[in-house]
Amino acid sequence: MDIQSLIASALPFPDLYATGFADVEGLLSEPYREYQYALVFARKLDDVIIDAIKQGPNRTYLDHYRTINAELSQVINSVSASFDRANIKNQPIKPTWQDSELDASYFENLRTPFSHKMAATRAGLGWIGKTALLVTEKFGPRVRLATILVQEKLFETGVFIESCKCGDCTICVTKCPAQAANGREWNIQTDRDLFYDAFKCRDTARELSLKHMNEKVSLCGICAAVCPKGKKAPGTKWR
Ligand code: B12
Repeated sequence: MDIQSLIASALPFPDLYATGFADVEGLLSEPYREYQYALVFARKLDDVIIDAIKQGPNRTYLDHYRTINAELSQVINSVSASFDRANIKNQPIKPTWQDSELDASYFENLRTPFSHKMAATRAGLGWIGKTALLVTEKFGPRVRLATILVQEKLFETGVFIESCKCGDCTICVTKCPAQAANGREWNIQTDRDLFYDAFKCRDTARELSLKHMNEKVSLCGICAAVCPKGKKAPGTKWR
């Protein structure tokens, strides 16, 4: 089996995935510096569930988010095991980390050592929108991401996307309950903190989760729900 078929066979719902291969040379920090390429998986989220969070986070969304994290982890672990068998050195990076797995520097900066969104823009899957979400061509921002780092060039790499393509649209900025974004457009020179305040986002998401679900988790997603990109178009197969 070739590598492409191997990856396709690991996807439980291929129509609900966008995958891309990125050259990330020079962009990774420790402990990932030895890798040059990234295989990125974007898993579409359920439209009915995402549409419902326009009113704020709810338990169905939390369950969906956890289910998709589990599915993505299974996909990357399965592909990683196949790479191991083929002697392809690799490092799977799961969708997210629990607070208990993160160190003090994370809580000071809300930054982890690896950004799935960075790998995704380098793979050509999408750009960074005005509230700092990855907006994919295929599914808009309604995705969760996972990545496998490799040293070898297994596929043709995607064309880098280096600036925001949201145009004049500011709906996510306007509807953000935390007012976390200032409307400035992203490009690869624009640090996150220049256009989006992660602390405001997290703190408001925690308040909303507590209010709507009686659980203090960083769950909101209104920015993803209101984005016109990726909303279901008549006749599309996925939902
Ligand atoms: C920490 C974290 C948070 C923090 C901070 C968010 C933030 N935007 O930084 C808090 C708790 C606030 C948060 C909230 C949410 N999060 Co969060 N979070 C993460 C996590 C674990 C790390 C992100 C991180 O390190 N950020 C640091 C900055 C520097 O990196 P970045 O924002 O990821 O990307 C920047 C750079 O990479 C740069 N960049 C992009 N391309 C390139 C290319 C080059 C060459 C360069 C130099 C730079 C560059 O631009 C980006 C924006 O500035 C990731 C998982 C992961 N490991 O990636 C999920 C992740 C970013 N979160 C995600 C989601 C869905 C959410 C929420 C919607 C929560 C929810 N489920 O309700 C909200 C929405 C927040 C928002 N509007 O961004 C998704 C994003 C999906 C998407 N479509 O973008 C991720 C990728 C999880 C996943 N596996 O899918 N999150």
